[in-house]
Amino acid sequence: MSSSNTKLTLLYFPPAGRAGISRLILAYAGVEYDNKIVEFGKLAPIKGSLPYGQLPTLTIEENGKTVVLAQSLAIARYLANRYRLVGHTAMDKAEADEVIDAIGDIQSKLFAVFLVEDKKAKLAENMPAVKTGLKNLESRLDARGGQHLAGNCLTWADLALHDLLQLVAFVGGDAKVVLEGCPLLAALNDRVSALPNVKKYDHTLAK
Ligand SMILES: N[C@@H](CCC(=O)N[C@@H](CS)C(=O)NCC(=O)O)C(=O)O
Repeated sequence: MSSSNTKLTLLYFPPAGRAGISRLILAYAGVEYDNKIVEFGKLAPIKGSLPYGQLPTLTIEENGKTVVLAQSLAIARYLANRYRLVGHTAMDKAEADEVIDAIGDIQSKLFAVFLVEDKKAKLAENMPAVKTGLKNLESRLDARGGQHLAGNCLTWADLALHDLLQLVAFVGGDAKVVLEGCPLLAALNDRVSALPNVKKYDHTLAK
């Protein structure tokens, strides 16, 4: 839970996009925060005030200090550390980081769908790379005991898998189809989906 002298503000566009993993970590941890939305086309007036001219940012007001953090994965990693979703050891953290980078590679294939007019064709073009990426993750999950992607405990890497599968659906793909041949990932995603706070979060996405 966020402590009473802390205020967190996550600033991003309406879809999950690059803020999805941070929103999911905050939802899982049951943290109240200001989910501030910038509508598409309305970035220009604030662009100059953002550290890298882009979203997301996370503003942390705590103990009389205000810090603005930028870069989606730095934000998510900070939140994962803060809410104990990074495992227990340096190697747990490294395993989670490895998976997060691998998921980032898959995400870039799906984000690319937004940038073109013929979304269906782009999705079809990029689907083999998405499936290969997931197969690689399936092997990593298998090698790590089959339950969690890092650290043999729930980490933000497991939540990032869930966020990725939501993105697949958001760009018009079918999460079940992309997970064909990946039974361990499918079972892990089912377990993550069944977590009460994740269920609640998914419900907000469906609106
Ligand atoms: N490396 C950055 C990339 C951020 C990024 O590309 N943000 C996009 C939205 S997903 C953005 O703000 N685009 C508007 C712009 O660049 O003017 C991160 O991971 O946060």
